[in-house]
Amino acid sequence: MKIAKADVIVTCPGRNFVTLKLTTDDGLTGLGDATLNGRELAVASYLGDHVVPCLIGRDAHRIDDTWHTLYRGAYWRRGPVTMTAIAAVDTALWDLKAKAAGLPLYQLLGGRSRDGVTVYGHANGADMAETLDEVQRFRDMGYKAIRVQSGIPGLASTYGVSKDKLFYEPADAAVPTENLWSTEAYLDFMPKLLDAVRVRFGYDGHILHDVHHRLTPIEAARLGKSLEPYRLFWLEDPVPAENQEAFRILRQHTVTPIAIGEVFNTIWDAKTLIGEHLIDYIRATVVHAGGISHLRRILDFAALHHVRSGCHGATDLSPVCLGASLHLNLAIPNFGVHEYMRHTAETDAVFPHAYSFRDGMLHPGEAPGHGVTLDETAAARFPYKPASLPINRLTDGTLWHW
Ligand code: EZ4
Ligand code: CO
Repeated sequence: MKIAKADVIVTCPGRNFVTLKLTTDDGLTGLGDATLNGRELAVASYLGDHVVPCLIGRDAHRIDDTWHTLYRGAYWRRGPVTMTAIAAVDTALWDLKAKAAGLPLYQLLGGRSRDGVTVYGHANGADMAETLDEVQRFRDMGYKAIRVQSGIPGLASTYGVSKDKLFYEPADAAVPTENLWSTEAYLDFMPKLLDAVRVRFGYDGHILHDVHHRLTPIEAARLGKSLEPYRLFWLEDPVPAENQEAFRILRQHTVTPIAIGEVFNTIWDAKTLIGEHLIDYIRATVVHAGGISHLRRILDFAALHHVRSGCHGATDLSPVCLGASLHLNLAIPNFGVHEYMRHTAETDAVFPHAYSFRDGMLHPGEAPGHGVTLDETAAARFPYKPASLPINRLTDGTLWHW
């Protein structure tokens, strides 16, 4: 099973996606997601210009050797562009190996460890009343875990609140748009919001919240402490994590569980966080953390430290990433929860898939491989459109973390 052909396919069915398609000399195809939101063409170039020429003629069964060839062979290790490109190759190779075996991917990863992959959806509204109604809607759809984000009194817009409630898309313009942020307004509002959620819905059902890296350690400590009565499943990305040691401060002050890692690209981003038990859930993904092979290593290390999976599953991760991630999360011993932001009908039409949502869970399906395909004729109808993530400023104009 030699790699005969490698194509990089860029398509924009509602948003941009980059996909690597590997074809073997015996006619099998495998797909890997290579989408890095707002930086899509950098990964497409990395793959097309630097990786594809090294793949042709290689034995498609040698997944780990190929991973290390790309990781060590570049000399320049790590980084989101490099690791997303490696992830695409790795995911496509696992897809091929499982198809060659005639098995759904989870069978090669150790088999099923649970009935399905419990997912959380995103309830969000412009204000508290609308947000509470959205929580009701997600409960009605069968979600057992719900992320709650809301507009904040005094701020025109904020992360996680969308016009179209079921489909959230922050990359909204070729040149970044600007948001305004007030930590004070946010910290005053959040306990009131969570209190209202528990008053209306009680304590059955998990509630999550994403801070999107906007606080300092001591501010995050205050937030975590103030939310303790509402028993969050997790508080996500409270602080930017380049400085992993900063999470020690947070940990000293609150027992609210902490999740982080959607922007991590290797184990080195999380070694201290996991090794010192500073977090509870690791959000690294197949597409941005080096594929199935590397994410599995991160999750095994996490298991030693009582850290469970909470993989990123935003709409900018393609159905190929989601499908592959479901197989991995079905198989691992230390599963926590999985994010699920629904893709639009256009995206689903371009990426036909075997996974399905039922009773608050996603099920990867029984198709050989990861079960996600690409309709190239449909993809060709949606050409690439430049789109960037917003930036964020404090009310005095200082550039802040978006
Ligand atoms: O803002 O994936 O938890 N989910 C998130 C996402 C991220 C986007 C950035 O591309 O924080 O919505
Ligand atoms: Co997030």
